[in-house]
Amino acid sequence: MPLPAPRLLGLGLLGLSGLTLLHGLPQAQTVRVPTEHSGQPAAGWPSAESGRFLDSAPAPVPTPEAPAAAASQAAAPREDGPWPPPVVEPARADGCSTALTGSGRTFHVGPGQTFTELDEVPWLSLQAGDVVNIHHRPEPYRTKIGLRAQGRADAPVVLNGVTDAQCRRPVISGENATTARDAAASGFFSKQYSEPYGLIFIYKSRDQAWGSRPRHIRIQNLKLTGAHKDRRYTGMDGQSGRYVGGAAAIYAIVVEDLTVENCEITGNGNGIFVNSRSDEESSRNVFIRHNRIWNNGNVGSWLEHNLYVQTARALYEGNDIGQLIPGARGSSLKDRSSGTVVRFNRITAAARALDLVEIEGGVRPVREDRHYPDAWVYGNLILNDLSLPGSGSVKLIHWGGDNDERHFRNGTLHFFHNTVIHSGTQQQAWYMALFDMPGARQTVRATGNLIVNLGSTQMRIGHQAGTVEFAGSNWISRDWAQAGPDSVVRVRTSGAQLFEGPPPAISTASGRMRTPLARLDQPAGDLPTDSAGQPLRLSHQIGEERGLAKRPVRGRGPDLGAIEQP
Ligand SMILES: [Ca+2]
Repeated sequence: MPLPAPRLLGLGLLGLSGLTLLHGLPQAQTVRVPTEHSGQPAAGWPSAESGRFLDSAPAPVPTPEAPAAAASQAAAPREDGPWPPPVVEPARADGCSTALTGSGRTFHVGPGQTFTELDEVPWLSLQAGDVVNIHHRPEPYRTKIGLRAQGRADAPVVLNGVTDAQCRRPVISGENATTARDAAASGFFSKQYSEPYGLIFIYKSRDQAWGSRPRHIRIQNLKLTGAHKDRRYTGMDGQSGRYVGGAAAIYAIVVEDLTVENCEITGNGNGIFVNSRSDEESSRNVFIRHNRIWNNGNVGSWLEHNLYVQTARALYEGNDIGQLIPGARGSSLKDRSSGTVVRFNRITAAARALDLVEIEGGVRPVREDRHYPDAWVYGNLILNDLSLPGSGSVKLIHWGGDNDERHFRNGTLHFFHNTVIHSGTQQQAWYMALFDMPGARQTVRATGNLIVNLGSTQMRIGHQAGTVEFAGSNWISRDWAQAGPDSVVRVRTSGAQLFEGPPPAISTASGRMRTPLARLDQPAGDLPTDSAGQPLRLSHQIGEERGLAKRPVRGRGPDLGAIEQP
């Protein structure tokens, strides 16, 4: 992999390390006096990142219709209400699910049901309001599904898993799966360009007009696995095929209003992949809620991720997002969207915890969205543990861009009320950096966070470039550094309070402390506003073991970090 050119952006040295004054605070905390820091420019650093998006996802051959008629469908995202939208709680806290009745047709698949196997369902004929109930059985279903359905907001098309008495989700496995009968009969797939790409593959069919797209689809309460290049399937021609490296459990070429909820997605190349590959075929409104997504990826490859989404408006809420398989080098969550919202998730870092970069190809409906330059990351527990099987990260959160500077997200990552826990020794990594930004036009604004370094690795605030602006109150383990000698990073703390101290005893699993730090019960400062100008709320927090809970308020107000401490 070629090394990127050194980035010498000429910001110069803005100041030396800030003064740290001891104020005799309890628990040996110190308060950092507002000042401004800068790293120093020097040699470049080999990027752990990321490869060409399209390398992993060659586009299926487009149908030849003229795109003119489709242009009107490629408008900027509609505004359905304030963004970010309100939190949606899980349907049930225990993860169990039952059969649903559609406003359209209702299908039942499973032992003793109308259909025994998934390949009997008329997937390509599903209409608004149709529900397919997939009942749990001990062995996985093994059908590759093509979806082109167009639901409505009030009548989505639903693929609904029905769990067993122990709340186990039905499994659909791509391993040795067979392409569904209707897809095979109609030639829905391209043998080369789409059939090897997904277990549930979402796109228009060849006889639909260029620019038409599936919409209002919900996939819920299922375990999806086996769409991986080490696995084979039987294609629509009856021949055995092998998945490509970029294969995904859910692979959408273009989709609008896709919701994936309460699924477990593991053992695939990408977990969920959503594309926006042209102005006419641009996705929008992707909601990923309450899922467990872990151990996807390919050994030795940085091209596949648990989540890889590019769309106008993406929201990730209440998920447990894990590492990739050991040896894989992709990210826990990679996103090339506009208005990205990542909130109330438990995220265990792979090579990166969050990789929020530019839309590939500068696709206009995404790039011209007014919230393209914004991302909101709040209420997350982000764990970076270098001792875990999937290793961990030395550049935890990537913001702004990685390939094409013309389309970088030049704006602000609003990073607030997160709990970040790093655990690792200097033998494992000499340093790690919290925020990695490519240039001077990216900013992270950090408010109300709890940032804990449990190991001997040096914790750096920034890497490469950009500005990290602390606002309000934050707590951070002492002995942090602003940036490495090979970076040009501004760290601003003017007007902010940084509470510092030795690392507290904190559970890496839950983010809870046995003895909360007094300084956590602290007004954090003003929180960012939504698109309607209303301050965002800390309505929820991650549950002690899993899921989402309403966030209580104790003491003076919300504690710093993602969790109200006991
Ligand atoms: Ca409190």
